Amino acid sequence: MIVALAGGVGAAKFLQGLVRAIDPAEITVIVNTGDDITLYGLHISPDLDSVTYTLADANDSDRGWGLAHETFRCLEHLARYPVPSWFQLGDGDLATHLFRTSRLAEGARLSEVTAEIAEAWGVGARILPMTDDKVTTRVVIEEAGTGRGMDLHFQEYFVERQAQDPVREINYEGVEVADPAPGVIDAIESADGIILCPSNPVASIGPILAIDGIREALQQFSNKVVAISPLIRDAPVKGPADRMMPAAGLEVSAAGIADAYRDFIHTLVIDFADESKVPEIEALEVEAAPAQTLMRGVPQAKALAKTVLRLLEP
Ligand code: FO1
Repeated sequence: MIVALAGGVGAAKFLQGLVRAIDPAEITVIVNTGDDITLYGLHISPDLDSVTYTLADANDSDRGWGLAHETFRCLEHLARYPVPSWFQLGDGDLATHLFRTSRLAEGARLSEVTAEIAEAWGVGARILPMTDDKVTTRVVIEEAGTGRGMDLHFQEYFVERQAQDPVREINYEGVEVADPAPGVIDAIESADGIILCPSNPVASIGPILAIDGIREALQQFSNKVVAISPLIRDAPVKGPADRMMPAAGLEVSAAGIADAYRDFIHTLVIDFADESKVPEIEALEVEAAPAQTLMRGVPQAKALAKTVLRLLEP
């Protein structure tokens, strides 16, 4: 069994390659839910949905999130009313949120509903939320003009304000009382290999590691944990990692990624373009494995997955 820790877009792209490199039934994906947001009373789990839709080959690969061939008629009508409409919820995507929300209202756990949604989409890999409890990634920004701190939901920072504000602090609200979802610790303990997908270490992987017991479980098995850097030439392929990492005390570089995970990974896969960083990474007692990490399409994602699987061979 291979376990992957995943955030949104970058992770989903990599997983599209992983399911083509090994039998999807051999894969468990543990997904960040710190980005989850409630809008119009609907429970939206962007990273769970990005992973599910992508593994079902139903995602919009240009946008990186949501469904292909999506329409936004409901959102157009919602804009008539005094409700926020900055989060682009597609009509097809809304069906997922309606189903998830109604099942949660009936008393189902998020992990149960996630499995039901994955099955409905014909996804062969097991998808687990990091927790069934409510954990919310909050970003304290510095408000332009006043210089005052402003505490925002991650999606308000990232989507509504386009990640333009200087970031002071990131908090995972609710994490102190959250437990790993059923199956998460078991999956880590029984895995043949564990992969940290190329995701934002602060917004995507950080919340997963902050859940009680997950980082500790990984530390026990560091000989079987490999991470993939989401940065190339000190910049993220997509998303706000460069704007968030300094606030978490991390340098925006492959070495900064190694630093974030140094207590539980044995190897960090970095891009060939970052080969000059190898000594810095190895000084942190992390092995560095240069590869082509930019995934323009499924063939590159599969090649990267095969490279990582080779690194995990005993
Ligand atoms: N990202 C955006 O940049 N703009 C959007 O309007 C947006 C809507 C959206 C709706 C559903 C969904 O599952 C994801 C959506 N995302 C959108 C992506 C999401 O904000 C991020 O990709 C993740 O939260 C970060 O991993």
